[in-house]
Amino acid sequence: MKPRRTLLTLACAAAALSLGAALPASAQNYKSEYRMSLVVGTAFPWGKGGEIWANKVREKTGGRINIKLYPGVSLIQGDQTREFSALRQGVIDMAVGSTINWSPQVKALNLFSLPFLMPDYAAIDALTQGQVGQQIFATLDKAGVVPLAWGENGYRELSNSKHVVRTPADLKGLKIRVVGSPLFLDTFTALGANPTQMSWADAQPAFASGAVDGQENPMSIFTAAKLHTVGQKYLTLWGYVADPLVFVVNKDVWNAWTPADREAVRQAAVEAGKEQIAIARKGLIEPGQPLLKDIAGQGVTITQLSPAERDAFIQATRPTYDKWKGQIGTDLVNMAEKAIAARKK
Ligand code: X2X
Repeated sequence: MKPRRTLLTLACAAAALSLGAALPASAQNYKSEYRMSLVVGTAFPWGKGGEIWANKVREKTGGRINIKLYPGVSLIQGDQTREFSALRQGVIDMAVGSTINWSPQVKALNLFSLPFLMPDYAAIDALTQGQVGQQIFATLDKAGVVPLAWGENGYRELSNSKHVVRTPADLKGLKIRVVGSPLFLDTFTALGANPTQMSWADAQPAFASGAVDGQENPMSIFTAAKLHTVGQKYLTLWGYVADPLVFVVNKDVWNAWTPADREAVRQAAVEAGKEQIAIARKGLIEPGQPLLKDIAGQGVTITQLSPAERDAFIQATRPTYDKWKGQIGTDLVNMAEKAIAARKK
């Protein structure tokens, strides 16, 4: 490089520096766009929650924080179990993520995937809105992200293309797609099924081709992804686990914002989380559960289990529950069990 050029470059750098120093703190270090990761888009309650959050943030920060949605976990090529690491590393700025997808990195998040821990919505709320939720947020914070609010994917019900499932024996030999943690492999193995782990992106073509027989996902995912069109004709309502969603921000991104903007982003997340949970439960908590009527109307056979039938699934997965209780942390699981027993129904 010629000396003249070097001088010019130096002069430019100095000018840029003094300009930076002259900017108000609120505009320094801000990116022109923040990348929000989501597994599914705005046709799903989950993606809708991300959109609501982004809109509220834009409003509350006067456009200083501008968020773009990346559904399909496209920032990490669809590999949803890498989302948490990517968040920590700053490949992703913020996310509304499922506890299931982050559980390979954060053991405590397997709590929500313990089979038959949470019998009803009040039980989910007792965990996320109470001491357990606070403890999990402290764990997430220690793991390197800033957790702000809870959302909900929902109760994960079982579907398959082969036949009605009413007993664990009916699952024998069925190839079931699962995601995330090895806990899911253990649960479905205990039930006599043949579980196989794959991403949501890979799962849908696998249903269509018949490479796998079944899966488990919330009803809102089932309908928005139109799983009845890829052979998923038999649905069993067993409510064995539910995955909450967590609204989080990367730590460096968070630290670069002014305290007032951080508060605005937190408030937006809390409001969006509440709205998102209401959308996720829509059609499932009203009398007659209209969402289930829609699904039945699409030619899906829906099986409701009697308490005794459900109990057979609980018994079959009890050893898995006990094994994972230790791995998740006996104290945390005990705290969760107590909170659920004391819940207001
Ligand atoms: O992959 C799934 O099953 C989904 C969409 O529910 C999650 O991301 C956990």
